[in-house]
Amino acid sequence: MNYSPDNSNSGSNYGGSSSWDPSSSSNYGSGSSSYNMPQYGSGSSSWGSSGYNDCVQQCMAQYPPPPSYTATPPPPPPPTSTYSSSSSGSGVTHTVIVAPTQGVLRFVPFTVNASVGDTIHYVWGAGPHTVTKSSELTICNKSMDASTFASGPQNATFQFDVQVNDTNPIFYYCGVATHCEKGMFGIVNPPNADPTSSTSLGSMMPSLCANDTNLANMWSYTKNMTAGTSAAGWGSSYDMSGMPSWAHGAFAENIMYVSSLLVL
Ligand SMILES: [Cu+2]
Repeated sequence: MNYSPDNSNSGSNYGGSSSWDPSSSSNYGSGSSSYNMPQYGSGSSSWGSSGYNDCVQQCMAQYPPPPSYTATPPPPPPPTSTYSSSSSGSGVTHTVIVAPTQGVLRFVPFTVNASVGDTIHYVWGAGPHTVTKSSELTICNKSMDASTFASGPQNATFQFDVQVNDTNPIFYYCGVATHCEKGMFGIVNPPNADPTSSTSLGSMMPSLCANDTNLANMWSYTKNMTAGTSAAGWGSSYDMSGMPSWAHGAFAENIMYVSSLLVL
């Protein structure tokens, strides 16, 4: 995944476009002669570094990309049930990795689309981390509803199952201090919006990137990585309207992280 900035492409206008158009390969590239991969997650690893490669290699070794994940018309669905899933009884089991490796504060995949009767099967790649139910508005606080769940702090190889009893969005996070605020949260059945609506992730990306250089670099990188693939534009239809504004950047990071992972 060597990244070579195309210096001839100096007419950078990403961040200024009104919608996320990953198919446009002409609007990435800052024109700078060097590209510093933005930090993500804990800050202890960076994109393009050996840390990221190690993560990807480990993830892929354990959970190779499904052969059935093929191009779909935009907006493509999240890489959910096809991403390491298996049938179990009447429902489908969706495996989610809790921190693929030490220092990577992510749930992979970040979102899962599940049906009633399905099981979310969490497998710890590193720890300590938790899987704790929250809500969209208070995404880093344990929910108090009757269906709340919490794994407690766990380490590598631990497994935890959550049954899906309805198709409402289920937000969850890691309860270890500061992890959620750094982006360690995930969503089962995330809310969707028309990709052209003002609250969709795709519509909000330009303004998010305008305020965050790291995010802008990551977006540029992600568009480059996913151009022409089924992962291009993935997640752009997600509805951010119910989410606290502080989490928008972390949400976008998670989407881009998994998008890039999909095409490696
Ligand atoms: Cu954690």
